[in-house]
Amino acid sequence: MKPEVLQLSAILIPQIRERLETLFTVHRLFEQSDKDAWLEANGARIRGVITGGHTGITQAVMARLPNLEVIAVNGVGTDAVDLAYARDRGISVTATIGALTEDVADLAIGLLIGVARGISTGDRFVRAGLWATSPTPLAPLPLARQVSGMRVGIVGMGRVGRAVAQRAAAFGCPISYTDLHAQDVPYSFEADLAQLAHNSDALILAAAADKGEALITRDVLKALGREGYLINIARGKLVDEPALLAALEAGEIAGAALDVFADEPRVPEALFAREDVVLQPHRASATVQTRTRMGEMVVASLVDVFAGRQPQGLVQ
Ligand code: 8YV
Repeated sequence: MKPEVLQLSAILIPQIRERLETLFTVHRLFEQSDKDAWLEANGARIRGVITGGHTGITQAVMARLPNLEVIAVNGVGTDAVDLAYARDRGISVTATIGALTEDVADLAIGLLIGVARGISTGDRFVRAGLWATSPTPLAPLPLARQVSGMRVGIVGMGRVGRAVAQRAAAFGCPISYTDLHAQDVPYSFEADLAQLAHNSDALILAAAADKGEALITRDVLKALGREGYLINIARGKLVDEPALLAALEAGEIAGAALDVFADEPRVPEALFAREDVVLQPHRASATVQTRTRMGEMVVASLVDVFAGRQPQGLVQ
């Protein structure tokens, strides 16, 4: 009999869906109208869970799955998984470590260029037909901010942080970073986040959010300063969003580019009308290539755990 697996978030790659259906009996909880009733009736048959980095799995849902052996996170962040409870129950947790590094770093640089050079603003301007009708056709929009050579501060020098640093270095950007400890990297370590912000023209968040703490406070934003940009491709909860809004409104920072938000998919509406922000719906890993690699890792980790082997990407 095929192992029964419960999916908590969608898999967008058809070949991965087919592979999952071939190997396992797959149930999609997000398609059930009465999730509680479904868990009550079927929870005991579930041996594996597939979830997204943002979706994770709560202790309450795990408690309804008494025979759960593995949670395969289709992502790298495990902050939304109750790891302590999973550990107590002896449930393996895997993540697609290494599969999405390049894409997330690519988007970080894309967002930085997007917000500093006003790419979305320019796009909206052209689409609205305003270029041809502008009274000053040669300089219809305010001049933007040069990206090459910007002082870049990276919060979190893990895989993604390093990949962002490599890319920024290619733009001639001096790079500093903060982390729990200095890392073996050729960039300048700054233990104090506010000091890092003060020394940076762009602060890029690439940290894990396991502690759930909003690192980016109004004080950090003030330290980043009127010419500074905040880029977030990590987790929304790392940023005190009301403080970010207040800082933008007061002109205390130059702009922000955000792929992630504290309460996705809800985004503070006050951001919508602002030209100094670029907004993305949590898409840093959303390419066909990366989502395929991630899906392959999810499949492999389920197969390995059910076969009693140690899976790649084992978090605990
Ligand atoms: C994914 C993520 O979009 O890796 C993570 O932790 O948040 C994202 O890359 C998400 O996991 C897709 O399910």
